Amino acid sequence: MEYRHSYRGPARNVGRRSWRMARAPGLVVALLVAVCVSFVVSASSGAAANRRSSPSSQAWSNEAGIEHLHFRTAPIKVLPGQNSIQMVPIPRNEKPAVDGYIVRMRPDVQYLDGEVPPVNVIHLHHGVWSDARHGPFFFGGEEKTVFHIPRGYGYPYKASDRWTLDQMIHNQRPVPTRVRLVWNLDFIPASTSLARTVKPVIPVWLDVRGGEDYPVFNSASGSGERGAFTYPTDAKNPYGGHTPLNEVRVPFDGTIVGAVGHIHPGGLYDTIELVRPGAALPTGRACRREAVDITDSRSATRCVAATPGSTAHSVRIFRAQAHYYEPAGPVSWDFALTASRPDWRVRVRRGDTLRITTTYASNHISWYENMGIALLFVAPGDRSGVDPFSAAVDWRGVLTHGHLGENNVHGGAPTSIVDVRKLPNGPLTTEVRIKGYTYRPGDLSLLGQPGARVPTVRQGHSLLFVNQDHAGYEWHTITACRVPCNRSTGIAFPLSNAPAATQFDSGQLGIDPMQMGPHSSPATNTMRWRTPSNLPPGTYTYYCRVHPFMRGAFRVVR
Ligand SMILES: [Cu+2]
Repeated sequence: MEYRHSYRGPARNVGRRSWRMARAPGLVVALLVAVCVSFVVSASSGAAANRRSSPSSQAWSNEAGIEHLHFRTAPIKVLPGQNSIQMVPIPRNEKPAVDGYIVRMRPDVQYLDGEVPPVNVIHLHHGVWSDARHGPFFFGGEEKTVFHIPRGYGYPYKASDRWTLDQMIHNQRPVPTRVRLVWNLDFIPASTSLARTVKPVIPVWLDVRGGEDYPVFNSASGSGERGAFTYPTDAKNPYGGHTPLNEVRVPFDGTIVGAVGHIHPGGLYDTIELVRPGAALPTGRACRREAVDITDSRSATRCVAATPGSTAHSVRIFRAQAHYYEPAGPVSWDFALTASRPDWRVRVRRGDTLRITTTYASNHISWYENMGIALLFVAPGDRSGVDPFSAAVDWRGVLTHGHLGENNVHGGAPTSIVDVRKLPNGPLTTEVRIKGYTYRPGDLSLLGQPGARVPTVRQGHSLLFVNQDHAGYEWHTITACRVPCNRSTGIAFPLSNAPAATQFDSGQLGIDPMQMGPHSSPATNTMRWRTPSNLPPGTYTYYCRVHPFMRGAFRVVR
């Protein structure tokens, strides 16, 4: 509790424009979880152990002095159906024992037996590691990007640092379980001669809803331009006339040496721009030998021209771009994001502004509670980078991993679930209660029984939904999906793909246990929601975005 208050204050008050904006998504306090930890040091477990790179490589290799550490939390109790955020202090034994530099981190979530849960069952919405000096310095979302800081740089760590972990673990089933968060860390102890060659970097958090505890926005099907919706560019008055939340002022000269991003399914990319009042873009092309993988074991000569930013006097410097392994396209967590190349260096000046925008596919699916976040690592005083207003920089990154096996259950296969279009009209209905993860009346499991009929609503009226499951953690949505919405559940089914004019979504009906107000939690802080009263006659199917096996239907009649 104490930690939460001391942390929230500065972030709230100075977060918007200051350098140390240091904001994790979802800074709601831990409620239910006690985390303790154990750690194991393994000299051979890190991926770096397998790297091949030349002495001139821009990526850290397996040189003497780098330790490969593995940490894990104590078992975390995951409540039935939970989609809540917890914030816990990280104990001393859950971090390196000595001062030094962190140069690589890889996050994951595991069952207690070490298996990685399928993403359609347990989903790591995020884990954000923060320290009290610099704010968030590492995160793991389901994209599971591996953070690499290039050779010669490192994130400075003191054994006395106070760390906190902000975790959001989403249980898509009504059964409790236990998991651990795990993270591999490549670390250079301060006592090594290698440490004397390392320049410290500072993390800079960029977020399209910077400063909010639960920084999300929605993108409607058909919004934006040419099938893509960019936030905040395409949003109507996103910041209410106040200071943009997606910009951070640079307080000193330096060089950005690393960048990673975070998006949700449907996301295409996060774009980072540098704004310098009065500055013009460089003309012509710049050709360089560049790394084409994250370990710098392969390179190619590439020539690039500067790409303008979204406003005058701005230039694109990086894009965290999604590569979807998902066969159905940009609709699931089965993707990886590009991170900056090991040799990517962008020089910034005091007074510049860093800006983030994020882009989601909007051609036939609405996306809810989207995020657009990036974390940059900046070396203060370092002049080695390319000034993007002097010569073109290549904003393309490289992937840090391939398809992950936990993303193998895509869903969308034919099932025996009822096709409600074939059912007759049932009685006029005014209220649907959600109890035991079932919509009553209208759940597709109930409508599959002999003699079942579809609940009806008179045109011009609305249907009231009331969540009667546990208000504190069993949060449900009523979200339109294209009729008949009866295929198998997976990471890519169901989707919010009703025709744009009849797409609806309730938000997560539930009560934030901390009662911290708007933008602090996924819960809407109400248990009730009404369908739009202007739906034309027809049959409607819906699902729960939190527990997508939950499906229901109603019919609007004249
Ligand atoms: Cu639900």
